[in-house]
Amino acid sequence: MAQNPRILVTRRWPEAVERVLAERFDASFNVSDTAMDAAALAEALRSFDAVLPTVSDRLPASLFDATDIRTKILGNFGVGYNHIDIAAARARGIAVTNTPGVLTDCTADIAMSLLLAVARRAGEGEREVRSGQWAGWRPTHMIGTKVTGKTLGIIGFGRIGKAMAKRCHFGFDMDVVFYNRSKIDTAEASRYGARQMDTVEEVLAAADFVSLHCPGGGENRHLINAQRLAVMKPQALLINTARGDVIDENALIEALENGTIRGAGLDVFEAEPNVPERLRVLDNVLLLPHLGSATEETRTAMGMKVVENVTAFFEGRQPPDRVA
Ligand code: 8YV
Repeated sequence: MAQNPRILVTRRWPEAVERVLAERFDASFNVSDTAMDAAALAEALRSFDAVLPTVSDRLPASLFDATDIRTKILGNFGVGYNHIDIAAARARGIAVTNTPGVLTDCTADIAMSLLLAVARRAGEGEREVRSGQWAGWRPTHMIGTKVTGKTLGIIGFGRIGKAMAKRCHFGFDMDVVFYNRSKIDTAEASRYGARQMDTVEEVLAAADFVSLHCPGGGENRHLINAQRLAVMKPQALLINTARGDVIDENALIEALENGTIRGAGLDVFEAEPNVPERLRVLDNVLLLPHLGSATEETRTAMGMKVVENVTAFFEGRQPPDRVA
């Protein structure tokens, strides 16, 4: 490996991973754990051989315009990388890696948690008990909608979409239909108890629950817009653990306010960490602060994947998870 590459870790990572990074590299850590702004990121690109960003770092094309960039690799902590302008990084000869595979189950678990919680009104119930407002059991109290046996519609049948299908079909006897850009082998889909449909609209029209598992950014921005929300059943629930920009958030708020759909469970938002007040006041939504991969096991595994990618790069090998 080249002598001690200088690397910057933009947020605090699990201790075990920071320890390995400190052993292998000339590593700088963001001890205050505050999100870095554009000026700080531009400075980082000038000063470090590798920058290891997360979803809280915005790396648009303009940051790659500078003439004095030292960074040769962005080792992203996370599978999604729509916060990085990949084309601009590639044009500057900067490698980009991500962390697929290790967060599949935990992200599907959070999607399942949202689906169950929003269907059974767990957020509302919890708020009622905590506020001392619970007046006692009664047959008509806080009635939700049944999950078992319903139809799940998945948008994006990659690793996480498949893991969600598996949970819903084999755990909750659900009929699973999905939309995916490319054709999935029928036998492969049926291993997850799922059936591919030709259009997003067909899936939206068929589903009692819609769960988004496609990448954010690019052509998926506002994939779920006012027109498509109107195609969903009025009793349907929308679950998003993918990226906030896959949904037109204003259109969703209107649909939730007007009863176009029954409710939503959201782990991601268009302008994180800002969640619009109009969304926060609604009772028919369950809101989580981007917890998809937030388990000890997974966050450590994600960090170790970045270590593998960056180590391979500086040893002159192909990083296993190179996306640019
Ligand atoms: C990460 C995620 O925690 O990996 C992803 O794409 O959405 C999250 O699970 C986050 O992106 C870290 O950068």
